[in-house]
Amino acid sequence: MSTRAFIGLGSNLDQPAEQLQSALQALDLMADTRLAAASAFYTSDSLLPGQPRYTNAVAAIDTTLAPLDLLDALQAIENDQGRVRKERWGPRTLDLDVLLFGDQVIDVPRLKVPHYHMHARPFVLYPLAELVPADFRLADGRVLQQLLQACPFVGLERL
Ligand code: PH2
Ligand code: MG
Ligand code: MG
Repeated sequence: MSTRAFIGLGSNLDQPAEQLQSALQALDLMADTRLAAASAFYTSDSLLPGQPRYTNAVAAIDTTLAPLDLLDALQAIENDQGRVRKERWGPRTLDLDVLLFGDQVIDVPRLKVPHYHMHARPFVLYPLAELVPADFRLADGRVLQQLLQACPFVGLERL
């Protein structure tokens, strides 16, 4: 049985839009997974000052992988695209975050789903909204439209 999951993509190094394009292809080629849809790309300033601007998008995938196997596969794609893990929240060629995994709420040390910060990040919520119905709720019951209202489209540029 396959699960619809949503993946947040981000890059602020080495031609971010190309990094995201490659990552979308890699998601589609991943074992036991298919890319169902991708949002537009958006740019915004980094949450941390002094870093290059980010390009972000959200992808919908259908996968038969278990959540932690999906996480392993995403980290392998990040590594393939030259991600160097130096500091937490450092600039990166590619960041792939599991935002949502079907209707599951997951809270283990390696993985928290829904993603902890997604409710406050316009560069996650607005692309996600392109891929889901207007009455969409997160697995924990929060209503996407309410999160969007509390998180204005400020500082985002849709490419
Ligand atoms: N990711 C971060 C830190 N800051 N800023 C933007 N605009 N987009 C991101 O994806 C982002 C960020 C760490 O994951
Ligand atoms: Mg992230
Ligand atoms: Mg990450």
